[in-house]
Amino acid sequence: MFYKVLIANRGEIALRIIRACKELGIRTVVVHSTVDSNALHVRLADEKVCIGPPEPNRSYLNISSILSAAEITDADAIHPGYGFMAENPDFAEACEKCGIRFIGPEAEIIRLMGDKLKARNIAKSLGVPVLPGSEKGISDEKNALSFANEIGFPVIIKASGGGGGRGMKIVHSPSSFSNSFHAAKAETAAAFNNDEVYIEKYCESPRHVEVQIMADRHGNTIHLGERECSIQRRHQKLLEESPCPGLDDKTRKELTSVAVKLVKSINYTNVGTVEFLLDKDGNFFFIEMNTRIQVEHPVTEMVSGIDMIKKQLKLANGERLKYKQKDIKFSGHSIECRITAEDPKRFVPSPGHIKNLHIPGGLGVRVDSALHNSCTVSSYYDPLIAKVITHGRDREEALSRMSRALEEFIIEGIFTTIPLYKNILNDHDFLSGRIDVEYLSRFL
Ligand code: MV4
Repeated sequence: MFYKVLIANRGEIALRIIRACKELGIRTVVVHSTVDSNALHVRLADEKVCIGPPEPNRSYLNISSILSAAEITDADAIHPGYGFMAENPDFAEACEKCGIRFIGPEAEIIRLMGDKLKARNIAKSLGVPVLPGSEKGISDEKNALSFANEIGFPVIIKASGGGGGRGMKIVHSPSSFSNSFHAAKAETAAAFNNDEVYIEKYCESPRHVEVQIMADRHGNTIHLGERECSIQRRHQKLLEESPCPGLDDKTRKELTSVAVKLVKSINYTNVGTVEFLLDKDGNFFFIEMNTRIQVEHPVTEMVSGIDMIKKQLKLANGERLKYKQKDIKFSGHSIECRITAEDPKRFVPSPGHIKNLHIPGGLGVRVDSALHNSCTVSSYYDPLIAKVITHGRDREEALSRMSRALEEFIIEGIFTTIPLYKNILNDHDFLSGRIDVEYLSRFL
């Protein structure tokens, strides 16, 4: 196993990785910015290296500072967590060039799946369902409009280099096509190295369902079931659960088996997620693949009993998967609420000093957080401050534990989204599983 792992992240996920390393007897190094000097993950790591000022570009996103910290501390692997360096193929490549193992898939696989059009074409060639769409990037407006007319409106214009909803434009009719097409092009050119866009038939009010995958370096690939992630705002997920409520066993089997088939075909390694849209009629369509550990991985851990961060470390170290698919047993239901430091009505960031804190506990309640008494939530980073995860024998029990846990949670000194979750947990549509990607804007 690795002797020492450097964690190129902060907050709750840095702490989550420290916990997995400690259980495996691996030493830990964290890199941090000047505002994070007193953060919990910095205190709990074996070693720390300050790599720069608060601005992410000058610390958590600075490849050479992170690699220098790994070299001076003799770390033999780097865990990128999610966000920051997690899906940067240049970073993964730079690690391997320095003789440091990147804990994730190969740089070439990250690059390939980062191209959403290529990923779509691979899925299509394997017979994985995709929405009708263009096989090539379209740069000319006339060709783009005639293609849109061919597949029929509404359509969605997507950036090949995008993903996670960045650089997308929905177009409802031919009359607004021109404006949207040029806006999509301009945004894509400004945001990504790659200005290519492609067109898909727009699927209305779908659910977002994703499949968790694990693969070793010896050709073994399994799935850990699915997660329902439709409750989101501006492509930021708020609440996730596993299993997906109301999904029938036949669809679940198809969804998980096409996800395994897709990742096997590209010789994927480590953990990853295959995202699908599920339409009103129960049809599913591949949209993209994420090559990192995700924020919502705990709901899968709670229903599968598998520590996915420990698995990432073992898989990156070349170990074989010890289980076959039939050995994976799912138990009960799990839900996660992402608590952010934002005002719960308008989502304005609410950084500041936490004066009083009580973290909930008890049977079936897990809180992944780097909060501690008298800590400060910085305005420089993502506002996620805690993930409350509950588990129960069924959805009802997981939900009642969630309501109970949120009632117990005390955070004084800043605004948080806890009141919003308490309201969602009383909403009839949510309770009866009537959710899709437009749920939250209807609810608000
Ligand atoms: C779509 C779609 C409808 N039709 N593609 C958003 C994030 C990115 N992963 C793809 N996304 C979508 N692609 C077609 N052809 C609707 C969305 C979408 C969405 C998907 C998942 C979760 C939330 C969403 C919110 C708005 C739009």
